[in-house]
This record gives sequence, structure tokens and C-alpha cells, in this order.
Amino acid sequence: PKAIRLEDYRPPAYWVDRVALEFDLDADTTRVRAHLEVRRNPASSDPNDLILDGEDLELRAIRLDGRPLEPDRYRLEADRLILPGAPERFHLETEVLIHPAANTRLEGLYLSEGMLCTQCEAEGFRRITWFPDRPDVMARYRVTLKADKARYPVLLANGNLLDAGDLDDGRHFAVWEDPFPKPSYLFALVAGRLEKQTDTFITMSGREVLLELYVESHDLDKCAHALDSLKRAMAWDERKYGREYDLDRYMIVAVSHFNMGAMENKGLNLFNSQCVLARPETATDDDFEHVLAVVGHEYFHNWTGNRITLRDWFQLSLKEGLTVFREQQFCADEASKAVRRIEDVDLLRTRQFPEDEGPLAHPVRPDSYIEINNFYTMTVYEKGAEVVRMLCTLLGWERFRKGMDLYFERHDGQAVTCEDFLKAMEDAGGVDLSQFLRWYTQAGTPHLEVACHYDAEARTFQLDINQWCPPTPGQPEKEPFLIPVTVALLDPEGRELPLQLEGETAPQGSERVLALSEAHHAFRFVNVDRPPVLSILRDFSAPVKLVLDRPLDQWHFLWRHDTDPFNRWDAGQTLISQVLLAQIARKAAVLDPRLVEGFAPLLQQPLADRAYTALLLRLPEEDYLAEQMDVIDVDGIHRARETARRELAATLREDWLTCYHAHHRPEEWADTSTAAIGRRRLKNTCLAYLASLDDPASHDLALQQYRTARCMTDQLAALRAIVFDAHPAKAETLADFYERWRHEPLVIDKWFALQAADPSPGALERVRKLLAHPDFDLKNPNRVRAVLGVFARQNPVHFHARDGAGYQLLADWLLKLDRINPQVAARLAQPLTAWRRYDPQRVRRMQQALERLRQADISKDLFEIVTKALE
Ligand code: B3K
Ligand code: ZN
Repeated sequence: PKAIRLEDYRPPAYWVDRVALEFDLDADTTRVRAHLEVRRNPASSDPNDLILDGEDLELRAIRLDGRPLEPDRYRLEADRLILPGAPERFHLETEVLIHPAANTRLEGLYLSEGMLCTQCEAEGFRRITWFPDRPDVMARYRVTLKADKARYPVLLANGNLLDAGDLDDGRHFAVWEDPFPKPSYLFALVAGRLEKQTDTFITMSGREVLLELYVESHDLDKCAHALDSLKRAMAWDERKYGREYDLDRYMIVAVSHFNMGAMENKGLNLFNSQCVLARPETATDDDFEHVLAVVGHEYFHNWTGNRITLRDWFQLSLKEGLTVFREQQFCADEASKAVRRIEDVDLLRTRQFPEDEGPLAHPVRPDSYIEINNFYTMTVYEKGAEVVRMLCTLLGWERFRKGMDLYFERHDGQAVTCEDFLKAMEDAGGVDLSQFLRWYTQAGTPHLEVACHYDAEARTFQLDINQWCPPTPGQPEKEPFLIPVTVALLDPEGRELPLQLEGETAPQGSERVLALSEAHHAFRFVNVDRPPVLSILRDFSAPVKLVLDRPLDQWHFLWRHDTDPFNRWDAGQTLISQVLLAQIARKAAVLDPRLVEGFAPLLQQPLADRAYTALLLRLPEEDYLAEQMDVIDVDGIHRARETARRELAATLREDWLTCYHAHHRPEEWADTSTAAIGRRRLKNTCLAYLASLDDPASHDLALQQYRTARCMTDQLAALRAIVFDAHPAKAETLADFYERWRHEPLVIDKWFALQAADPSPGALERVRKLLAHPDFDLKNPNRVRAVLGVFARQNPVHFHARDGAGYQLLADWLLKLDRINPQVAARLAQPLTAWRRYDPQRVRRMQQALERLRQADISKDLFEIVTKALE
């Protein structure tokens, strides 16, 4: 397989203005007739060759301007159809056969639980018909669907319904038209026996939009939250960005077999059922928040992605980073700002930072790829969102919003690049962003080394900051980044001091954004009467690693007093991490008393934001601790964290219990308001500590909660405590849970996932059993992720077993999976690629597993990951 390069981009030689598609739908064999209106691109200097992409298509007919095309007028290559010397303007018709039921890759047209559906991003449309399958070719689509009426009573495609009716032989048809030109990756169709839940939304200009959520009939009771989320997202985008929806109907379809979360097809979103179905009995509070986020995300794509799309796939972050940022703002506005920010940063640091440090590191805008599906990464999405956030921080919300308005105004209906986006920000903001572009082109996580010095006599506080960025594959040297660093100085009572930099005549506020552009900067604050405590990188103002050596007492102080909620939480995490890391290195034996001192007041007097309080009480996760070590000690990390959990539980036992009971409100089981969710989070945090005590009282507490819980949040939290902490009723409770929910696949996914993450001894055997369970299905990505994905990412002690058995098991299954679904296989292989961070024995075992994969006959998706990992 060969790499595609950004520098090789050429505009297409031909445009396609209109497409008419006609589908004779059938699960085994579907006939697709395509009629393209093709026109020479005057701006192209390439020869008059029309190049069409196609994969697994059986070509049955091809006509040019109505006449069959002679075989010597076209060339059929492996995945391309070329018409050399094509006319300036013409109509091209093709007819192909495809086989949805045999399509286990879940790209193109496929079958899920009897329903026919599509996934085209990034390059799935070529598995449906011959087409220039690249995002800069935007066309207007008219789609005719024909199918058996009993089996496929519902027929959907993008846009507006023009016509529908019956045909002979029990068949029927529907004609859909999308008035907006779109790239082929946004095409979608659905045919199936579906029910719908509907609603309406009145837009800011007074238009009524029909909202439809299509599901299987037994899921009709799980639609309300997604529809509500959609309306909130529509209203928010009008308020926050002045963006209105543009079609008369917005459809969402829930699909059981789906490679990722959801897909923003124009007017017809397809969703992994996990990201859309929710009711309190079967979905947790986390699921509810996730549905809100994903529904919002796909909706926001209508402007950032669909109306303005990508010139080429290298620009992926232009739509994804920007849309994740909008999603983050939306969720922060709809629930707890602090909690959402902390969760986002946590994800970035535990998943994107390792990516940036490993063999798969790539810039937010990559410059080459073998398989584009491998680039839907944490870097493109999460770091991409941080990059947009930094722009917003540097420009301030008002100028940023002006930049967004200008971007929409200039580029509506176009396929553009990251430079076009930055240019709009530059023009609206009156700033030069040429240096800022490095965030898109240079990979790696910059390090900020911070030193500070207070001079009592001069009443000055000096801040010295160095930035440097480690090398990444293909990029040994880096130029300095433009980094916004938000700072404040706190007095001993925790109050923010007025900030006056040397040379200024008066203080300017108490929180400042310092813009670093050089490798080294010094900032001197004047008129500082008392030695302050520095609060830096507030709200995590840049995706960097902070290197700041200071006494634990200062972190402890900030954990109690920082006025920035993110930094307050982060100070606690730093303090606890340092304590645990010292224990892992056997530099400390007993638990640092500052931990208890920090926890006790939070338990006795929780803050108004209960979910935030729960986060302040959380020990850093094992992957976060791992990220701080040069050589990851998986066992040491697990042991130290577990010991700390037990000691904190024992020392503060009464406080945990009191806090538990104060927030346990069984009657609130169906309440998914932010306040009720917060109370459950805090309560279940208490439960998780208490469960570590492994005594009859704590056993009773967990079992009692399990038995009486009416919502999944409480039931699953109790089950987790029972399973993870070796409760005497573990086996029977797991069996009970299975029996209770065996008819609900999304709940059974949780049952699989919980056991795959169970850190108690014997995990490998348990995972083998799960893989042999009759409900395990290698063709269903959710189920595969629940077992293999969770085991490899959330059960480090066993996945990284010293003898390499965990790696072997993963490799065995990846080989099977790769033949079915290469995209999911390539994604699940990623935990193996972090081998550089482990000890020599594990390094060898991980390399052996990768080497075995490389030697096998594997897809290009998996090939790209394993070869890069071994380079
Ligand atoms: N745009 C899709 C992701 C498509 C992934 C293709 N491998 C979902 C999203 O980010 O909204
Ligand atoms: Zn997206």
C-alpha cells in the first residue's frame, strides 16, 4: 500500500454537478444505477481524464450521453475507472451490483439487524457506485429507492421527500432530493422496518423543522432524550453562533452495527445505537451526557463540515477539531462547565498525549496517510479542538465569533483548508496567525518549563518560561509555538491579586493571557506586596505539559483555594500523583496526611456542584499515572492506587458513609437533571471507596444498592463495586444482571465491558470465556470494543501481564477481526503501539505481537498501524 501526500493534492479534472441514483434494494444483491452530470474543471491543467473510484463493484453497464461506452473508451483498474480523453461536458451512466449482506466492513451499503444502511465517510461511497469519491467534488443528489414494502417499509435518503408510492410485486419506492451540493461522503440511505418518534423545532426565522428519530420498535421508549438533546443543540447554535438549520426535516436513525459513534450525513444522521438511545433504566448518567454530546456534535457539523466542507482529507481537523470545540462549549453551557472541561483535558492527557509521544504521532493536519480511516484520531479530534480553543483564548470570544461569522460568510458551499479558516480569523481579529499555523503542522506536545521568583524587597514576581517540543517521527526539530498561557497570582487567603506587568502604569485585571511566541520568555509582575502562589495554565489554556517544580504544600494550597475550577482539580491530581509516584518508587511508605486533609472538608461540606466535588475526590486514573512515568510500572501503579483508595476509605470511613447517605435519593432515579446526576456521582464515588474495605458493612451497602436501584447508573455502580472488590456475591450478581438484561444489547455490552475491566486475578481466563460466550459477536463493533477494547485499555495489569499472554490474546483476535472489519481491527491494535514506554521484557513481547501481525496477510488499515509502530 502506498502513502497519499498532502503536497500531491491536485484539483479534480472534472466536476460532477448533479447525481441521480436509483437503488433496487435487496440484502443479497442491490442494483445501483448512477447518472452523473460531468463538467470539465477549467482550473485544472491535468489531462482530460475522468477518474472514478470504485471498490467491490460489479460493473454491469456504462453509457456516455445515452450510448453504451465501447470497452476501448475506458480503462478498469483495481479500484479505479478511467475515461481518457473525456468530453468537456457529458452525462455518464453506470449500473453496478453490490452485496450488502456480505459487507462486514460496515463501509458503503450494509445490513444491520435486517436494516439496510450506509456509511460513506471517509471513502465508503466508492463501495456503492463509481464516483470521484473525494470531498472537493460537491454535487446535488436525487435518490430513488425501490424495495420490498414488507421488509423495508421505511425508505430514507438525504434532503426532502419528493415522491413515494407502490410498485408491482409488493415493492414500493421513494424519491429524495437534497438541494444542497455535498461531497459524496455525506450521502446516506436507510431502508428497514423502523418506527419513529417525532418532534418539531421552530427556527429563529420562524421555520418549522420536522425532527424524526427512527429506531426498532422495542427501542421507542429510549428516544426522548436524544430528541430533547437535538432541540437544545439547535437552539444553542442559533444563540451562540447565529446558525440556523437549513432543511425542512432532520432525521436520525439508530443502528446496532456501527464502526464509530455517529455520522453527520446531510439531513440524515446515522447513529450507533449506543450514542442515541437512552432511558434511565438502561442507560447511565454518563450515557445521557454522551448522547447530548454526540447529538450536538453531529448537528453542529451541519455548518462546520457540511455547508463548509473539506478540500481533502488532510484537512479533517478543520471540521472535526472545530466541531468538537463547539460540542464542548455546548455541553459546558448545558451542564457543569468545570466538569466538562476536566473530562476533556483528562481525555486529552491520557489518550492524546501518549499518541503524540508514540510512533503514530502526527500533526493535527497530517501530511501523509496510507488509510485515512486511521486518522480519525485523538490528535485530529481532541488536540484539534484545543487548537481552536487557543484561537478563541488569544482572540477573545467576540473577535473569535466575528472570525467564525466571516468564515461562514466567505466559504459557505465550498470545500476549504485549515489556512482558509485561519485567514478568516486573521481578517476578523486583526492578528497575524502565521506562527499559529505550526499547531496544525508540527506534531508533539510542547513542554513548558516554568520557574518563578518573588523578590520581597523589589515587590516583584518574576516568571520565566521555556518552551520546547520533543521530536516526533519525521520531525526532529520544532519551531516555537504561539502559546496562550493564562495566569493569576493568589494571596495566602486564596484571593486573586491585581496584575501589573513591568512597564504598565496600572494593574489590568487579575487574570491575564500571556502569549508565548519565543523559546524563552520572562514576565515581571510589579507591586506584589506578599509572596503569591502562581496559578498557571488556568482552564488548561494550551495543550502542553507543564514542568513546574514546587513544594507539595503549594499544590495542596491550590487544591483547596484556586479560583479556577480546572486548576483547583488539577492541583489535587498533581499532589496525589506525586504522592503515589513516590510510593511506587518506594520513596515513601505511608500515605501523605495532606491527602486526608484535602478530602475531609470536601466530604463534610461538598461544593454546590456535586459532580465537580466528586471529581475533586477522585484519585488519578492509572493511565494518568502511567503518563507521568518514563518506564511504566503497571503493577506498581495499580498497587499504589489501590492502597491509597483503601487507606482513604478506612481513615475517612464515617465521612464517606455520611456523604453517601446524604446524597442517596432512590426516588430521584428518573431525574437526569444536572443536580440529580451530581448527587449520584458523588454518592457513587463514596460507594467506590467504601467497597474497597471488603467488610460485611460495605458488602451490604453495595448489594443493597444493587438490589434496590431503579436506574442503570446506580445499578451499574453497585455492580462495579461488587465485581471489582471481590464481593462474596460477585458471581451470582453478575448472573442476575445478565438474566435481567439479556434482551437489551446495550446493557449486555456493559456486562461484557465490566468483566473485561475487572482487575482481579484470572482476568485472561475470564476474557477468553467472554470471547466464547454465545452473545459475543465479532461482527458487532460495540460488542468487540466492550471486550477487546476495554481489556486492552482499561485492564492494564492483565493486558500487560509480564509473560505477554494479554498481547498474544489481542493479536490472535485482531487477526480474526481484520478479515471481518479492518477499520475496527486497526483501531483496537493501538494499545500495542505504545511499547516504548514499558520495561525490556514487555517491549519484546509487544514487538513480537506486532511482528506476528505484520507477517500475516492483513488489511492496509492494520498494516499502516503495525508497520509505523515497529519503525
Ligand atoms: N465524521 C464522523 C466520523 C467518520 C469516521 C470514518 N472512519 C463522525 C464525527 O466525527 O462526527
Ligand atoms: Zn465529527
